[in-house]
Amino acid sequence: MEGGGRFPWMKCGSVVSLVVVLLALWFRSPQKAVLDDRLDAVLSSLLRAEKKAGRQNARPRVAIGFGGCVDLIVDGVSFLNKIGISHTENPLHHDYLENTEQLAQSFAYFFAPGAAAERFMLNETLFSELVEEARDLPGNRWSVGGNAPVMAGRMATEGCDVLLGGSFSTDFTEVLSQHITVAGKEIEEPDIHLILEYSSGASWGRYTSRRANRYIIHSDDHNPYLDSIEDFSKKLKDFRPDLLVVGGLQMMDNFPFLSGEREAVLSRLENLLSSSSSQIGIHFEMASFVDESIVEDLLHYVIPHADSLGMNEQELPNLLSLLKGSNITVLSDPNPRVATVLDQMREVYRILNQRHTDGDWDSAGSRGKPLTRLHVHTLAFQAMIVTRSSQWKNTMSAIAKASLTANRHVCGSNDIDPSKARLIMDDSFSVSHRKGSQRIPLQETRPVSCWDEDDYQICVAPVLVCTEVYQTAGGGDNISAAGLVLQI
Ligand SMILES: *[C@@H]1O[C@H](CO)[C@@H](O)[C@H](O)[C@H]1NC(C)=O
Ligand SMILES: *[C@@H]1O[C@H](CO)[C@@H](O)[C@H](O)[C@H]1NC(C)=O
Ligand SMILES: CC(=O)N[C@H]1CO[C@H](CO)[C@@H](O)[C@@H]1O
Repeated sequence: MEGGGRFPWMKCGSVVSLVVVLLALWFRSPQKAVLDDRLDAVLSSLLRAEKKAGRQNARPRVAIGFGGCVDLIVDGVSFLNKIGISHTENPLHHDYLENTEQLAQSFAYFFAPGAAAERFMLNETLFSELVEEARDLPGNRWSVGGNAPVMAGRMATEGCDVLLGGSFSTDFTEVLSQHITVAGKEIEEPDIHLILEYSSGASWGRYTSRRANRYIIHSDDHNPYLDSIEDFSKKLKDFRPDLLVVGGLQMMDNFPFLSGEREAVLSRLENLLSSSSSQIGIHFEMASFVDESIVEDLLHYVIPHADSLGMNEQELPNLLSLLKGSNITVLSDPNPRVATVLDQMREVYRILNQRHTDGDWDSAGSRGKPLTRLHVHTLAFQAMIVTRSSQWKNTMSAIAKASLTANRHVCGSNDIDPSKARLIMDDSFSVSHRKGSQRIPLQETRPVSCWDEDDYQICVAPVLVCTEVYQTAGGGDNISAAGLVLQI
C-alpha cells in the first residue's frame, strides 16, 4: 500500500514538473524569439543607416596627435592575484599611485561600479616590476595603444590617409597601416601601458563588477611632453588635412612636470591649433582626468579651439562640473539614463558656446571656435549634438556607425553576431529630465532618433552591447574615430 501510495504521487510529481518545464519552454521561447527578432531588426536597421552616407570625399585626410604606447593587456583579477594583492577592505580614490596598496584601493574603487579609470604610477621601479609580472601572465596580449594611434588605425581602416604625431620605436611604426605617416622622433623604448581588463560579474575580494571595463596603469617617459609636436607641425602644412584630431593629453595628468613645463607644452599646442586654417575641423577626444588644474588648462589652451569634442559617460559629468565651478567628479554612474546624458550635453554645449561668444582673443590673436559637435559614447547608447548648418555631415549615419563600432570593438570582430549582443537601453527614453519632456520610443526599424532643438540637432542610437568581451580599452577611440569618418 505504502509503495503503491507513493508511486502515483511520484508519477504525478514528475508529470507536474514535466508540465512546468513544457509550460516554461512554451512561454519562454516565443519571448526569446521576439527578443532575437528585435535585435536582428535593430542590427539590420543600424547597418542600413551606416551605409546610407555616400562619402563624397574619396580619401579624407586626417592628422592625429599625440603620442602612443604599447598596451600590455591582461585579465585584471588574475594579475592582481598573481602579484599577491587578493583583496582590500578599503576602496579609495587616489590621484596617482605610489605603491601596491594604493593600486589595490584604487582598483577596488572603480572595479565594483565598473567605471573606466586610468592612473599614473609615480614609482617607476614598481611600474617595471608590474610590467615584468604581467609579461608572463598566461593569456596576456600586446597591442598598439594610445588614443592617437588607435584613432589613426581606425581612420586608416575606414579609408582615410592619416598623419600621426608621436615618437615611436621602429618596431612600433612597422606594424602601423601603410596609410599612416608618422611625424615624430624615433625612440628606443616605447612607453608601455598596463591594461587590467575585467568582465561584467567578475569578482575580486568581496567585490563584483557591475559591467565590463578596464583599469589602466601608466608611467610614461615620452608622451606627457608631446615631443612630436614640432615634427607634426612641420608636416601638417604639406599634408593639408580635412580634419585635425587631438587626443592623448591625459598622459599629462598628474605627471611630475617641473614648474611651468606643462603650460609651455600646452601653449605650443595652442599655437598649432590656432594657426591651422579655420576651414579645418578640430576634434578633441577627452579622457580620464583627475587633476583639476590640467582640466582648467585644457579649458584655456585646447577646448576653445575645438569644433568637436568626444568623451564617455564619466568624462562628460567631470567636464560639466568643472565648467560650473565645482570640483572634479571622479566617479559617475557608469550606466546613466539618456535624459541625464542629454541634459549634461546641452549644458556643456551651451556653456562652451557662451564662453566662446564672451571670450577674449588669446595670445596668438585667435578667438577660438564655437563648439559645433559633441559626441558622447556610453555602454548602452551613443548621443550626438551637431549644430545645424555646420560643416559636419551625415550625423544619422555617423551615429549608427559609432554604435556598430562599439560592438565590433568590444567583441573583437567586424561581423556582428546578434547572439553575442544585448540591448540594454530602455524601450523608450525621455529627452530630458525637465517636466513635460517628450518620450521617444525605441523603434526596431528606425533605431536612430534625431530631432531639432535650438540651433542644433540631437541624435541618439542604441548600442548592441557585446556580451562576450574581447577588449574594452581603446573602445572610445575606435567609436569616436568611426563616427568622425562619415562626418568629414
Ligand atoms: C617603489 O617601489 C619599490 C619596488 O616595489 C619599493 O621598494 C619602494 O619602496 C617604492 N618607493 C616608494 C617611494 O614607495
Ligand atoms: C573641492 O576641492 C577642494 C580642494 O580639494 C576642497 O577643499 C573642497 O571641499 C571641495 N569642494 C567640494 C564642493 O567638494
Ligand atoms: C578591439 C578592436 O577591435 N579594436 C580595434 C580598434 O581599432 C584598431 C585600429 O583600426 C584596430 O586595430 C583594433 O582591432
